Amino acid sequence: YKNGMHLESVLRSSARHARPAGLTLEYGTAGFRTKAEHLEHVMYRMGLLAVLRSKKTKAVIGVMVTASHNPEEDNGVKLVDPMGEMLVQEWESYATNLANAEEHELQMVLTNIIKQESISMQDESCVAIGRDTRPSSDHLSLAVVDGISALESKYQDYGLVTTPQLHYIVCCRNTDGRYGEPTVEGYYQKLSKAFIELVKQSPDCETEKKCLSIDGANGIGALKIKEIEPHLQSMLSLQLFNDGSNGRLNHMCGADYVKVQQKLPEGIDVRPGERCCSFDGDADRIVYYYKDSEDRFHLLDGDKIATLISTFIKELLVKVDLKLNMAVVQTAYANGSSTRYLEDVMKVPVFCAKTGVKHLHHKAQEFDIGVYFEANGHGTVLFSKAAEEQIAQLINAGATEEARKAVQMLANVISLINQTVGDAISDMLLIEAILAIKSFTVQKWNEIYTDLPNRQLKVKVADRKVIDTTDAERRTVKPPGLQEKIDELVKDYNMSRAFVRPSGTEDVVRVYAEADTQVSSFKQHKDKR
Ligand code: G16
Repeated sequence: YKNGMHLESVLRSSARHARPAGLTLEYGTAGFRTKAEHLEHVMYRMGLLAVLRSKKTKAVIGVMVTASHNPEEDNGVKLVDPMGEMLVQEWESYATNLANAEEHELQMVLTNIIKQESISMQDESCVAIGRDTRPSSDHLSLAVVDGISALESKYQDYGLVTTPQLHYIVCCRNTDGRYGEPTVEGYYQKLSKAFIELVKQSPDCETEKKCLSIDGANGIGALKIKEIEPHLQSMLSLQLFNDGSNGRLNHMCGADYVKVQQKLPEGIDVRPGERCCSFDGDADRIVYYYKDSEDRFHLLDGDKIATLISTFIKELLVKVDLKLNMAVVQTAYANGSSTRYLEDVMKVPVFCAKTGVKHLHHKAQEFDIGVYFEANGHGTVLFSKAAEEQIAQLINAGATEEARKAVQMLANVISLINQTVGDAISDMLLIEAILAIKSFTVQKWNEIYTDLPNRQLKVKVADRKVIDTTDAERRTVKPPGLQEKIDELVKDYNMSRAFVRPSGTEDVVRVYAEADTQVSSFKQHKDKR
């Protein structure tokens, strides 16, 4: 670098990935997202940034080309830090500055990052790349490779993988395999082994084959479900819909569609009472649902998943007599009923973080066991090192057969859950195992508490940035008067809550409201009269 050779080649290659004039983008809730045709320069520059981050951390850094739940014509990029977490927030501004730099400013912006972070360009670096199934992803991942190559760094392209698989691989590579074998096959083996061990503990393991219908959102999750299924040794029978053979990615299907629309996805056959789930476009989110005999739709979202998993873990801890502190982290979108159930009935502390798993993940790290889920189905469970060690020490040391079984189950939960990030496949297997062990039907799971009626809308506005929020996005501070209006509308209803916030992945404002009734007060007044 000292003789400027790298920078020359950076600038030369950059000209092949020109930034569209006047386009300004921001590193949002989960990286950059916009129409795929506007992203080539961003991909190239994120290739550069990943190399700098790798040199700085002396670790493998991940670059995932995906726009997750967004429509097929969009794309995006998420950067993965050494332990498999999202890119540290202090580097998000570097990412934004790089993405928006004019061609002639690129050298200066890069030099500033190198100086500010005291990066030694002679240090080794390596980047792990993955991509989803969008038509634009292949081409855009080549632009990432171009950026990496311009800085003469090593890289490994893992091709088509789910986002959580790339997070897993990055973590494995940086822990010398302690987290697992750093391959997709290693991921399948680790998860399926833990899943099979868990399901063996279910009372009806021998007799009943579990059956689950999966909506693959026509994305990468569908491909990967086909790959993991043979590893599950028929312990779970899966029926896959929206596998990408016909439909468009996330179009009238997928976890986001099902959660927001509160209805079945298209392209799936559902018999009454049957358990179904939907993945999103990069398989880091999952929601469950079923339809009852009267054709009513019932959704089991991230809040219901968090409740099921934390109840199960808490029961195991009691059996093992382990005093570990456990908390649940949610966002403003969490249904009020779920928060009340967790706090009042389960006596588990609940915290509210800003939208975006990066925020929830950090909060969850503060506890021995941190369960975090966004209502949209994005979440996982984190075990502190101390908690993992305590559990490992108790294996085979339990006083009773029940305690020995419980500690073994805790160890298998640790292996099954992808602690690097929310993971639809890993979450699905854990949920299926818990339902089997507890002999729970999806209906019984749903009855743990009743959701307050709620609605979420997207509103297109000229400039979503005029809205500014506080209190983990539960109140607005700008524009003036907006919060007062919301308060005025909400006060006429019981158990009511509403908020608005600008999305960090789409050019929209999100609106959420819940109350104990769906009937408007206007109609109530009229009916009374
Ligand atoms: C991403 C984030 C999630 C977030 C979602 C929506 O999900 O990873 O944490 O909830 O965007 O964010 P926003 O409301 O800001 O648009 P995904 O699955 O699309 O990567």
